[in-house]
Order: sequence, then structure tokens, then C-alpha cells
Amino acid sequence: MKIQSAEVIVTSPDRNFVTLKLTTDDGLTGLGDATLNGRELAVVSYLRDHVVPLLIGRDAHQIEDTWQFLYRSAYWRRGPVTMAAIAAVDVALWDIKAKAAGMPLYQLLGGASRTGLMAYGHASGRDLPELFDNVRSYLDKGYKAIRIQTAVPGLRAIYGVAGNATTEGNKGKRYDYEPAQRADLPVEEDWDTRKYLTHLPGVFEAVRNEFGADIPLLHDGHHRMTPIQAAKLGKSLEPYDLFWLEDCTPAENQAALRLVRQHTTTPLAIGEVFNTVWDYQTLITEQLIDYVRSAVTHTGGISALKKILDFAAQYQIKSGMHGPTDISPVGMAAAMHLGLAIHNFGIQEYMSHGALTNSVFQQTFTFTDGMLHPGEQPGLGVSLDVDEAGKYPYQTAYLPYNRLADGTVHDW
Ligand code: CS2
Ligand code: MG
Repeated sequence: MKIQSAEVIVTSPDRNFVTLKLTTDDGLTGLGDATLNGRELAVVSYLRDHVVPLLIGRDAHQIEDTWQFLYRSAYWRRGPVTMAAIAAVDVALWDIKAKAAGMPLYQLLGGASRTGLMAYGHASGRDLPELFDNVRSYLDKGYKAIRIQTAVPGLRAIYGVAGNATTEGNKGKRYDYEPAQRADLPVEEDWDTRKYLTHLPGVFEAVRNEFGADIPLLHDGHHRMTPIQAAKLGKSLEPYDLFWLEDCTPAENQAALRLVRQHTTTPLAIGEVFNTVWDYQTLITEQLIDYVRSAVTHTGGISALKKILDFAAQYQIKSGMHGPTDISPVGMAAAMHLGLAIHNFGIQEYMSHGALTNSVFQQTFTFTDGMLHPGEQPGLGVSLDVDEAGKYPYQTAYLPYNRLADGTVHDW
């Protein structure tokens, strides 16, 4: 079974997505997500100019050899662009192989290890009443775990806080938070760690008082603290028993997490900006984290992320795959199949996509009573309507960035 053609499809229904579509000489097609938020066109070029010419004529069954060929023949290893491109090829080939076998993809990964995947949603609020309303909207949708993000008094704009709720027919309120903003330049936001560290514990106390002690609550620090500040926050949140504190400090310096770990028992999740196992080596072997945050899309695909998660499993570390709206339905399906099969599944982020996106990507996954399931269709269970995709051309969009009060650029 040879790869006969490869198309890179760029579409922007609710936001930009990049999808690789492979077609074999016997007519099977496979899809892979190659979306890298804010740098989509770099991956488009990497695929179109440097990968697609290498794929035509290759045996579509040779997933591992194709992965090793693309990783080692590039010479320049790792990095978000390279690994997103390799991921798209890898997932598309798994999609094809599962279709050829007539099975849902998770069956080729060892079969189901659970009945479904616990999901968490993104609740946020500019104040407590809005936050509580947002939490209730997620509980009404069946979510069993919820991420809490809020505004910080004195700060103008902040990561993770949605605007006004919209009502989507009988689907209840939808608080959309799309971090990438369609504009020719990134939007500048402001930040003050002291204000944030002072404000946040009170928010979690209020949420626990309103919604009780049982519901798993998560929070995303989004890379903004120094290690000792992260340690202080983790310790101050211990009374509120978080499921995890995410990206508490930039983790290129993996050793920084030793300091955080010394001071707090709040579980830690890191890795959505990582793209190979080497980014995790110390974090995993020294058990400095509890959850691996990578998405299939950004980490070289199912083949690579499964190896990372199997490595993490030896250290009692679980998956917490990244699942915001900038992971396409194809990437989300790949995460669900992988999450269903591995033993050390932890939780799956699920923001749900907008109506326009769902008109471009036909999906068969289900979300019932707070649990996701990829479905029983052969392959990933996702198809892409190329004509519908063509209605939504790429639009320049960037993630925001932060400056401190004195103008210093800070992590966003
Ligand atoms: C966030 C993301 O979902 C998360 O945990 O960190 O919203 C992240 O900011 C975007 O996916 C970046 O593209
Ligand atoms: Mg995050």
C-alpha cells in the first residue's frame, strides 16, 4: 500500500487549523493535525516543501520507519515545527492503518483500558459571580472536572478568562476563550505576579465553599512564576486540594521543579509546549511532575507520545493531554484513541470546538456524562470536508504576550 498523494489543508472556520491528508494507491485516506498556534504557516511550509516530496511512493504501513526517517534525515532535530509536521504524518498513517484493519485506532494500540476518558473544561470569570455561573454551565454539560481561571484585580487583560457567555441554542451557555486573536500583531497583555499570588487562593476558597470539596479543580499558571513563586502558590493552594497546578514555572530548566517539589504536595502538570521526550527526562526520572501535558499534535504523533507516556508510567506519572481549541478535531481524536489504550491515563482537556469547525470536521467521538470516547469507526473517526474547509481561508492570528508594569516582557 503506497502513499500516492499528500495534501496540506489550511482552513480557518473558528480559528486556523492545518491538516495533512494522505491518500494511498488503493484509495484509503488518513488525516493528521499539524496546527501550531500562531506559527501555522511555518508547519505548512515544512510539510509542503520538505516532507510531502519524501512521502510519495513510501509504504503507508511503515509508520515507525517513516517516523525515524523524517526525524533523523532532517538532521536538525526536535522543535515545535519539526515535531508538529512529523506528528501529522504519523497520525495520518495510523489512521490509514486502522482503516485498512477495519478497526478503531485504539484497538491497534492495545485495545481499551477503560470505558471512557474523564474530561475537564475551562471555567473562568472576570469576577466570582461570573466564574460561578461559568462553573455551573460546565457542570450542566456533564463535566466532572473543571479548570478555574480568573481575572486579577488591577490587571487589564489576562490569560484564560473568556468574555461574555453566548447561548448556543439548547446547548446552554458557552463561554468561548480563544487565546489566538486574529490580527497582524500579537496583543499585549499586562501581568503582575504579586497581585496574582495574593488574589488566587481566595478564589479557590470561594469556589470550594460554593461547589464543595469533591469536584476535581485544576489551574493553569501558564509559565509565569519563578520556581520559588510557584512553590509559594502550590503551598497556598494545598487547602483547596487541586487536581493539578499546570505550567507553574517555565520548565526548559527541568531542575527548577526540584525547588517547587520540595515545598508543595499540590500535583504538578507540565509539557504542553514540549515536543520530545528529552524535554521531560529529568521531570520524569526524578518524579518532579505528576502529569504529562503534551498533545499528540505537538510531540511527534501517536508513536512518539505513546513512548513518552510508557516511559512516564514507570514513574507513576499519568497523561493529561493538551486539548484546547487549537488542537483540531483530528488531534483531539488521536488523543482520545491513545488515552483510551494506555494504562496511565490521567485526564483529557476538552474545550469543545465551535459550530463552524464542526461543519468542516465530521467527528464520531462522544462526550457523555463527563466522559469522552473516540467511537468505533475504523481509523480516527474523523473526516474533513475539503469544500467546506475552502470557505474559510487562513487568517493571521497570534497568541498574546505579556509586559510587566515597568514594560519588561514577561512569559504569557
Ligand atoms: C492553555 C492553552 O489549554 C491550556 O492549558 O495553556 O490555552 C494554550 O494557551 C494554548 O493552547 C496555546 O495555543
Ligand atoms: Mg496550559
